[in-house]
Amino acid sequence: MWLLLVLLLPPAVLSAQRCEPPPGPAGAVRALSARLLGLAGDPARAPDPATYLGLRLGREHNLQLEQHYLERLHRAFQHPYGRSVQAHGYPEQDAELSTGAERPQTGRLALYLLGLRATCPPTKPHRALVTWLKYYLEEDWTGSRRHGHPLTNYYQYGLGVLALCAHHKRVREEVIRRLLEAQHRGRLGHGAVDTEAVLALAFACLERRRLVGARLAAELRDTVHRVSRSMAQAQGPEGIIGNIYSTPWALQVFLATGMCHTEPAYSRAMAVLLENLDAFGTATTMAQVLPVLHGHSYVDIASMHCQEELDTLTPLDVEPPTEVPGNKTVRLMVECAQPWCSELQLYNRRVSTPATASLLDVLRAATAQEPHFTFDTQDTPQGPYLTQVLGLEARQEKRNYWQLLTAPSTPLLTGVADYIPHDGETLILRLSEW
Ligand code: B12
Repeated sequence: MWLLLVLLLPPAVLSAQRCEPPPGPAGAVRALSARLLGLAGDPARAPDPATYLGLRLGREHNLQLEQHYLERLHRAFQHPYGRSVQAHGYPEQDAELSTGAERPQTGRLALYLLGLRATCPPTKPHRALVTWLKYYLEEDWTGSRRHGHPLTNYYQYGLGVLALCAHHKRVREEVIRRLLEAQHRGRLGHGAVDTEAVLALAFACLERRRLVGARLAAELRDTVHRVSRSMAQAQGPEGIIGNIYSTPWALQVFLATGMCHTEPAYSRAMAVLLENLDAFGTATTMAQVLPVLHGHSYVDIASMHCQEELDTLTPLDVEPPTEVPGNKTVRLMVECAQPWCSELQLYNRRVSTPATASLLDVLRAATAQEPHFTFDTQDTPQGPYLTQVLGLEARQEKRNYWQLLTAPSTPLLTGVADYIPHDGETLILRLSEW
């Protein structure tokens, strides 16, 4: 009788069954949460809503430190976004926003709104914040119509829809259809697994919270299951889906669809994460992996209940890397892969550095070695992002970026500050399109 009932239930209800967090090295996962808490407590780091989500979706908490972090987030977001909404429905442009943000801040604001839903008790966002997010989605959408892609990227666009859904706000069907189309076309480029997963989570939320009509709901359900299956099929022999940093996102989809109960790919991917927890050393990567290690996807944020929380977590400092005596030499090449570049190779030199130097240290050493070698970085929640090399600036609006590769042509999986080249390695900085 029960079996019959279960078989007759619609998929949305079935998928609501929660998957238990994996059995595994609980101590190591707890230490990762404690390290993220330690990084969150560093006043020198700008508050990042993704970090807050990583803490809130954990099993154990430090309620006082989480509250303090939330207040820092409020200060960072309420000031620029707390302005009134004009009669025509769009937010009044704040001087700070119009100068600092020529392009929409869809992803950051979406993460903040998700954070507000994950507080205990959940915080109802001010109307102006929701209006800002809707405005950014429209701006992104306009960019999408003009250029064929959102002005930010589909990952951020998906987060925007997910955040509105988590607060039970409706989105225009046209906006959802655009995402469905992007998903079907499947050309999501760099970070494709991460992006596909975020879109699937947004669809799962809309469908589960019944924010769309029956026909669209069925389409969204089919798409989410198709994405989930194709991610399982894309799994490599060691259990990785995409790369180690996108694997947590694929796991979020398995958790959100309930495939974690049946899909062997889920256990294999979880096992590979648990074996490679050391790879998650920055606040953002920790914050992105912790939810799944505790059996959660971002879709759970929409229905988080405020219950008694374990107030037992204490912050842990991230250990500095161990010093290794001696030096290493790496080759640094700079290439311009743009049609307007007169030559492909712009720079090719050997650079000598201490043995533990990161790629960022190599770039600094190259500048010291030859002052005509210049570069610049911009601080982001992921760490320093390389923006300029030899006077050539990568431009968001032209969709080009300084790609980091190890010879002959393997893209690095980490940023300049986190990649530690080995002696004799050749590194390529290539101005590429994405
Ligand atoms: C879109 C995207 C890009 C775009 C960003 C431009 C844009 N306007 O959209 C492009 C294609 C340029 C890009 C480049 C790179 N990316 Co990227 N990117 C993403 C993606 C899919 C979404 C980021 C986002 O919008 N987040 C939401 C906003 C709100 O958060 P944000 O922190 O403010 O986002 C900004 C920064 O994160 C920055 N950014 C994007 N990627 C990276 C990577 C690093 C290391 C840094 C420091 C900054 C950075 O651009 C974002 C938009 O402005 C993420 C996926 C993910 N799981 O996070 C991968 C991701 C962050 N990228 C990654 C990597 C490895 C890179 C590169 C190092 C790849 C390479 N070999 O060259 C380069 C950065 C090189 C450099 N110049 O320093 C990894 C980082 C893993 C890690 N260990 O931290 C991720 C997690 C993808 C993955 N699964 O491997 N990326």
